[in-house]
Amino acid sequence: MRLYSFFRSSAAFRVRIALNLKGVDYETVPVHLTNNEHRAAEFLAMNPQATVPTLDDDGTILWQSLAIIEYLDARYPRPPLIPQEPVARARVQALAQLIACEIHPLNNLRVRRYLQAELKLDGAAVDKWYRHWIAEAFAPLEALVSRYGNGRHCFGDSVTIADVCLVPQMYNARLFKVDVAAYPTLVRIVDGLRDEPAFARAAPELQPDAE
Ligand SMILES: N[C@@H](CCC(=O)N[C@@H](CS)C(=O)NCC(=O)O)C(=O)O
Repeated sequence: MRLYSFFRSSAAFRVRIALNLKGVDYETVPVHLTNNEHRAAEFLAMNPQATVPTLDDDGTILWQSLAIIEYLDARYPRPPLIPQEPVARARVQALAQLIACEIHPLNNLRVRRYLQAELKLDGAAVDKWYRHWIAEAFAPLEALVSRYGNGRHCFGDSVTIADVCLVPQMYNARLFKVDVAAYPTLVRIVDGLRDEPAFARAAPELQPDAE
């Protein structure tokens, strides 16, 4: 397996964690987003959406981190990252989507570039935007994981796709100086998972393309 990844991409970070949890060996193919390598013709031929992560599983190309994680979960069932039971399944996916579909699309590189280049916001305003959308989602997420998790995981008493999404999002929140003290349960979950090997090895600073 080859994972097209950028060390600082939180969506790629999710897939790195999932691959590690499943014990799948993979090769990292770095795609430098700030140098626009994802817009090169060769990459677009593989993934016309021009996004990482993109997974090449023996010639089968997959993209969109949640779809890739569902694929990995189906292909390598242990440990399960998405529950089978219908209600639990819907709740876990709702937690993951609160991060991956409500925060991330508003804050990714192409949106920040558009805010700056087209709408002429300065760096401070873009950072304010970034922090705002994290806070909008972290407040309900804190309430939801307090209700459905066990204080160490977002849902139930084992790692799920919700934790896999939360850890990279919290990493970015800290990078952009969000006051995360307002979300003590989220912080406890993330800090508790930090030393788990599957999470630790996926950290941006340990990737081959880390700067
Ligand atoms: N929903 C997609 C988002 C993918 C995405 O936007 N990835 C970012 C990196 S975290 C990217 O490739 N950005 C390139 C850009 O914004 O131009 C997923 O979960 O895979």
